[in-house]
Amino acid sequence: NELEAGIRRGVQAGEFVPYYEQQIDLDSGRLVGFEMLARWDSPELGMVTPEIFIPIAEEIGVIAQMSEQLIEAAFADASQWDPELTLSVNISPVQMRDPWFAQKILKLLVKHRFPAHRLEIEITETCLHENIGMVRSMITSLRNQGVKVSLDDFGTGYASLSQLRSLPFDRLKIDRSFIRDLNKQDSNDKLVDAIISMSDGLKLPITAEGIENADILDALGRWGKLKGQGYHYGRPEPAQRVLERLAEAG
Ligand code: G
Ligand code: G
Ligand code: MN
Ligand code: NA
Repeated sequence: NELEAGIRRGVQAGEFVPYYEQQIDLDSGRLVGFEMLARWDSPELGMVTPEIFIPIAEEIGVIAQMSEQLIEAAFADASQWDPELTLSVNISPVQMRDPWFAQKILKLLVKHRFPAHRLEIEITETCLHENIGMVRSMITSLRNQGVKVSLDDFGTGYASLSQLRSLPFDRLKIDRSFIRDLNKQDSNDKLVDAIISMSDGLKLPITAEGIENADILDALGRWGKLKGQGYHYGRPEPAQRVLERLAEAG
């Protein structure tokens, strides 16, 4: 079909570009890094969202190649930022099935002389119903290289408490569906509170996703020690805009 052909061509032509979303330390309000979010700059369709092209790229077997191109572009971009700022990238469960994935990341880090400790790999709960032994050794290899690994979209999928205990994640990202409803529904607030105290117990730092406005940010204030991201801080934006933002901030 046409969309598939367009995506294949787009990978060859390098039409997939990174956008960046700010990540903030909520206690200090300081920028601490960016999450890279892929966009397809298609000559025919304009800017296409990943919800459309990621599932197709997985299906037709080009996700790994696409992701490597995006990560290389992101390393080049992030090399121009303050070296304190981290870079988070989303990884598909399909890539997690590749036994050489950690090796491939290491090769890209070396090629771009990008410090491993600045890189955070985000995997979703969907990865966790794959071969769990393989997932564990993948996470371990990445962490041995100095790369951080976080569990994305937490609360929406299949992560069990025993997996949380036994997999060495560096961070847990609470899905935006829980954050959006803060101060709206008491049962939701209690659930978020339970997730946060559980994570404290496991010594797992937390990022709150989907902070859309000042009220939600305010509601998160009762917990402390969180990182956060969301439209309240700005929409994902292209590399050039990030550079302008960093220059303005001094
Ligand atoms: O940017 P946006 O909010 O539209 O992203 C939608 C979804 O696409 C999110 O779940 C995000 O994690 C995913 N996504 C964005 N960029 C990438 C990428 O480079 N690789 C993978 N596998 N998923 C991505
Ligand atoms: O699944 P993942 O967490 O990687 O999803 C990131 C996606 O969430 C991106 O597509 C981004 O555009 C979107 N996003 C980021 N902040 C917000 C927000 O505050 N509200 C909503 N609705 N979506 C957001
Ligand atoms: Mn993510
Ligand atoms: Na998420």
